[in-house]
Amino acid sequence: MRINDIDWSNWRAERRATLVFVVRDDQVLLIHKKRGLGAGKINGPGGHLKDDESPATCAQREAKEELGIMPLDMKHCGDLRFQFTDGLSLLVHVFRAGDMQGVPRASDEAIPLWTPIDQIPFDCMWQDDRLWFPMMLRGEPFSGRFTFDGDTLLDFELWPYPPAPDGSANPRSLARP
Ligand code: 8OG
Repeated sequence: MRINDIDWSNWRAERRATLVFVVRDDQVLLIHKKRGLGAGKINGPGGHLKDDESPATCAQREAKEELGIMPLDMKHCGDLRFQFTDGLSLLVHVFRAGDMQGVPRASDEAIPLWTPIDQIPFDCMWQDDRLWFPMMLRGEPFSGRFTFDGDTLLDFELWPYPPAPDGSANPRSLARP
């Protein structure tokens, strides 16, 4: 399934989720995720939106539940649209936080991992992460579309800014596999 096989102007996410990355002193707070979609991978705290919850509120709630911390100075920096071959469609709102309250502790959902930003373990992460992580770490906006078959990235488009309002393909995509 290629990006151009999908009618993105009529695409709707059946599920929405968030991610939040606290970046402090050249380190980023990652987690070893113990359950849910992507269990076993390294990721950031986050999870699915509850009814009527804003993305920012969801990101803070998930960080609290998973690590016992409250991200501060949060900035929405990206949106990721995923179409899976099994039919799942997912929109993930990505936040970068410049600070936090509390000390990260493990929970039954996650183990915290302070990681130097030049040692991010991309081989243990979702395959798209290495594409947009550098922009997130720099606090730059980005927007991406990805097709996946299970854990395998099939195709993608990534832009250094939000998508066109009509959802049309953009000629300035950065790269393709
Ligand atoms: O509620 P649950 O923990 O199952 O939510 C899934 C989490 O996984 C949510 O925070 C979004 C995140 N996630 C995906 N796909 C990808 C991806 O490709 N990369 C990263 N970094 N996170 C992802 O669902």
